[in-house]
Amino acid sequence: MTLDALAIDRRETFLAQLTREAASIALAGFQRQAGAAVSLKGPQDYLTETDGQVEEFVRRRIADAFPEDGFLGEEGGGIPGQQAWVVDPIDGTANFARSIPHFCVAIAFVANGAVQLGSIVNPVLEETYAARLGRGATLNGRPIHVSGVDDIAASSVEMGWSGRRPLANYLSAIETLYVAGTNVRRGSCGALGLAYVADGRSDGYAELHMNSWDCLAGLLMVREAGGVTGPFLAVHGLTEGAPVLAAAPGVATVMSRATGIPLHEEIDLLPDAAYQQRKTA
Ligand code: LIP
Repeated sequence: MTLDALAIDRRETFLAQLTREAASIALAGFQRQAGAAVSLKGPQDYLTETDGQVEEFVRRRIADAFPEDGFLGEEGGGIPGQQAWVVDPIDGTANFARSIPHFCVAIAFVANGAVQLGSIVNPVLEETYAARLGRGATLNGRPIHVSGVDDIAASSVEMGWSGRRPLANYLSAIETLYVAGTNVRRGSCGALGLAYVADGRSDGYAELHMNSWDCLAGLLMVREAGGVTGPFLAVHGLTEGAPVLAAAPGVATVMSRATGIPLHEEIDLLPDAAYQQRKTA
């Protein structure tokens, strides 16, 4: 089913309200969590009560408002189909669990083969990023743009770590970036790492494997803010995850070479949608 602009308008308005509500649940959880014991799902993989609470709230609100849409969440999974909401209830859970106020709620809406809407909110700083395909990206309602940095010696990028890929590949990419002259950071919240590329606080973000809930909203934001990205949806669709690269144009080639992640000029389409587009072209 193809969604028209009006149907996407309705979801955009809904998403703005949903983001505010989800952020206030996340903030209350963060304040309660301070100093409390933390539990792990696996090595370095934190779980807090708030992840489940936020995801369940978001899932119910979406099911009430748009029962025809699919859902995929970090905690509860789901069967997304071709038209779906993709939700990370708390991205940066390790920070959240240690009372570091660098975490967010990230929500993306996928339809017509591409990410149509993205929203990322840091509840502590009250910073809300929003993007819509073809209509730009904003921070608290103001348009944002990627940085104009093209001198590598002045650049600062972030390289996220994923335990799902060999450590040697991660270390080698970081080494190549340092040798090229960048400053490399790691903030442990991939979605905010991407949002910071979109608003020019950072010049690039890469990670050798990310899940769709961590990165879809941020990838849309970076492209809508004038940045370049690698392919994501086009690689394995929604459920397998893939490498992530997003950067200001001035540092994109250096980051692509260092990480081995290709740059992608076209719109990032789900594999089925790309096939349909070729068939009808
Ligand atoms: C994590 C990110 C982290 C990134 C990992 C993972 P979680 O998500 O925030 O920065 O490197 O790939 O996605 O577990 O905090 O939702």
